[in-house]
Amino acid sequence: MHLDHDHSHHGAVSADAHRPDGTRRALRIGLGGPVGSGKTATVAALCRQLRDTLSLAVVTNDIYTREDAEFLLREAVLPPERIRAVETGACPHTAIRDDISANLEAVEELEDAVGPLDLILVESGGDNLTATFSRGLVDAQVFVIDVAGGDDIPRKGGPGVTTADLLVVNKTDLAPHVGSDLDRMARDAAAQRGDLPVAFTSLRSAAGVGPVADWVRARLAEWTAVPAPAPAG
Ligand SMILES: Nc1nc2c(ncn2[C@@H]2O[C@H](COP(=O)(O)OP(=O)(O)OP(=O)(O)O)[C@@H](O)[C@H]2O)c(=O)[nH]1
Ligand SMILES: [Mg+2]
Repeated sequence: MHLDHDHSHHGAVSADAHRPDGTRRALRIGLGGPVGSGKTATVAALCRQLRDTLSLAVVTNDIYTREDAEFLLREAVLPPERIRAVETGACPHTAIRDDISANLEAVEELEDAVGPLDLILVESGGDNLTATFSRGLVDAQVFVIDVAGGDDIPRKGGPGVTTADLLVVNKTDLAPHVGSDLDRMARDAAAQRGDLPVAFTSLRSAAGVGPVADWVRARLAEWTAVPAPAPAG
């Protein structure tokens, strides 16, 4: 029996196709960062870039509303059954770091309802520079800042800027208007992050999310390259 010929869903390069025992879950990538930096815009652009070749879903976290999920639904970046909203109440970072149960439930419900999935994007509620995801919730995390928040943010550091698997500096189109020095941001980010990657984006154009999409594809390639566990018995 050729278990490896199941390329059925959406003709996608499916994570599932590489693990015929069915044990592989979707790769989970978290997106965090300060309020308004462009997390939802990044999620929307990633969905548009990746949805034709990957099976994906999104979990959003808002404090008291479902605004981010509603934006994604309105923009129709994915079919509605692939988008779940978690209302975190209080501090958004709690729901992605300390008590991750509501988010884990959303992720698992999505896998049950529309899986098998290659990728789940989890957007954190906008928070401060210290908000990071629990490794129990996501496999990799992206921290999104923007040039309008001040070009000294990379220099100030904080766990998001320093340790995120990918740092995105968004809204580069605004740099001339707000007097942000992109070269300085790149130098400061490199000083804080060593070899960890940084992507500069402007989501004003559809192709702007390209470097982030490439990074996601590379993470997924690593994820699916992990050999399947030996069959039981
Ligand atoms: N000029 C410019 N505006 C952008 C860019 N990316 C996002 N925006 C705008 O910035 C605003 C905030 O973007 P969101 O994607 O909602 O930001 P967010 O990080 O999800 O915000 P919260 O979830 O509220 O923390 C929106 O009005 C976007 O249209 C960009 O690259 N350039
Ligand atoms: Mg948002």
